Amino acid sequence: MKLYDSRRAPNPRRVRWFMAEKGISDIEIVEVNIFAGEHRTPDYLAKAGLPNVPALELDDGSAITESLAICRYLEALYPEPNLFGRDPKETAVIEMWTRRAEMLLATPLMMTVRHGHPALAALEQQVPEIAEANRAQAERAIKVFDRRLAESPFIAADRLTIADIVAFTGLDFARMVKFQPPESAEHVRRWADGMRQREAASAGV
Ligand SMILES: N[C@@H](CCC(=O)N[C@@H](CS)C(=O)NCC(=O)O)C(=O)O
Repeated sequence: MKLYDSRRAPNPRRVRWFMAEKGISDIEIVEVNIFAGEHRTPDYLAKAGLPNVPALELDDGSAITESLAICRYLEALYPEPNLFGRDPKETAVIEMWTRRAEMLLATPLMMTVRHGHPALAALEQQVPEIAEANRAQAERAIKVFDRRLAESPFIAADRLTIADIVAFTGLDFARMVKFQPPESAEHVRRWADGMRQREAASAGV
């Protein structure tokens, strides 16, 4: 298998982090320079279907895109450590928090960067108001996650799951626009410190 990756981009980093947690090292990494438009070439589009990274090319030549779909596929192939849930309830709770992490926090933060950082002007027709509205949404989401992390060591369970990877890679990407959880979000800050110290944190950056 080959993973089409783009270093420092947050969605591919989810997959790289996921692979690192599982100790997956037998997938070839292919760097795609999105700033040079390598994800828009006819070859790449024929493979991936969309001008996005990550994409996982399987040995039969087909490809899976969408970072979370790729992680689910890898979870089935490499079940340990479990990152998506072991029983119906746990799986549903992890899914719930993963969707919240993506919709309430990670996507707004990515939009804040895309519309607010000059480096991303190469990929986006930037609208400052979009950056501001998304930053405000992310600030509201931090409060939701702070309440959750006051009662739980990780976002969805008492161990790291895919929800933590989605939330943290979004949060870390937003350092580009100097987004930080405020001092008052002490539980998010404690969790973020722990995430930063994991060995997997260096994967894909
Ligand atoms: N929902 C997709 C999003 C993929 C995505 O937007 N990837 C970004 C990099 S983080 C990309 O390929 N951007 C290229 C562009 O904007 O032209 C996923 O989770 O994989």
